[in-house]
Amino acid sequence: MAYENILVEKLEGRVGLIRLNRPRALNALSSALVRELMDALRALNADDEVGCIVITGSERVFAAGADIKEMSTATPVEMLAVDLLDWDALRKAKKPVIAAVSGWALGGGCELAMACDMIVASETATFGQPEINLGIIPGAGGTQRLIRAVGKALAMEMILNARNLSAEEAYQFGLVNRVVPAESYLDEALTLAREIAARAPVAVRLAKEAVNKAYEMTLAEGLAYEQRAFFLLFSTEDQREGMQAFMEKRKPEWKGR
Ligand code: DAK
Repeated sequence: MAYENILVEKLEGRVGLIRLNRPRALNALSSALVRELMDALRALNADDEVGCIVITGSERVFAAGADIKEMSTATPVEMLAVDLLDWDALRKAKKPVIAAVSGWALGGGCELAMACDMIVASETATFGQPEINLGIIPGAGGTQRLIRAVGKALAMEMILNARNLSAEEAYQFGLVNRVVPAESYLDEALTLAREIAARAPVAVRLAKEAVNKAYEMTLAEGLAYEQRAFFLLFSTEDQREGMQAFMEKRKPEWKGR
């Protein structure tokens, strides 16, 4: 698939990079862009040479939300027909996905960042769910993910009254992992991605799954799930290698099996 709205690169250190690239529309998430993003995600997820995926925009904007011009005349059935903004694919991705956010992350853009496993923000990043200004509500996870990240009080204010969060506020409330200068947000995200991509792949995959299960299960179910995943790792060569390397005081060499 040739891409017109995103740029995709495979970088050294087993990192796949997807850049949203519709600058004139502030990276508004048109159905064409979302289709390309999902296709690139599927391809990088299936690529054994990639251990971690980074999604970014430009320094000015991560994404200003779904494409309002495209959506403005849509019927419910048309909205249903397009697989628009189904960010669950990010949660289900085998590889960790990091959002590198600078500038606006609004509406579906904020939801996209929140559906990633981690967020590295530039100090210029602004997060918000301004859908209420358009007479709608968040539809791609905003009402559910925001409350889990920042709590009910602030989530209500953001969703009911279009209150934006600065990068520093987003950090204080636990929405993002770190805030760094605008010049270095992408490098920071790529460094983090390379570090994770260099770790034992099966353990990374099961760790992501187990942490995400905490959203969905009772504590008892989650603890049981974690134990199964933990025991399963004792069938991997990497568990043997990791523990052997520790005892031999050397760096482990991961095989991904
Ligand atoms: N859609 C389309 N075009 C957009 C856009 C958007 N979301 N955001 C900006 N643009 C366009 C502007 O129209 C303008 O284009 P021209 O008029 O020059 O042709 C260009 O980008 C530059 O924008 P501005 O002139 O407005 O730039 P400023 O720097 O003055 O303002 C801004 C930047 C980000 C504050 C402002 O552009 C803005 O407020 N944008 C809209 C933000 C917003 O309301 N986002 C929420 C969209 S609703 C779904 C699930 C979820 C959703 C949809 C479906 N399903 C499950 C099916 C999600 C919905 C949303 O995200």
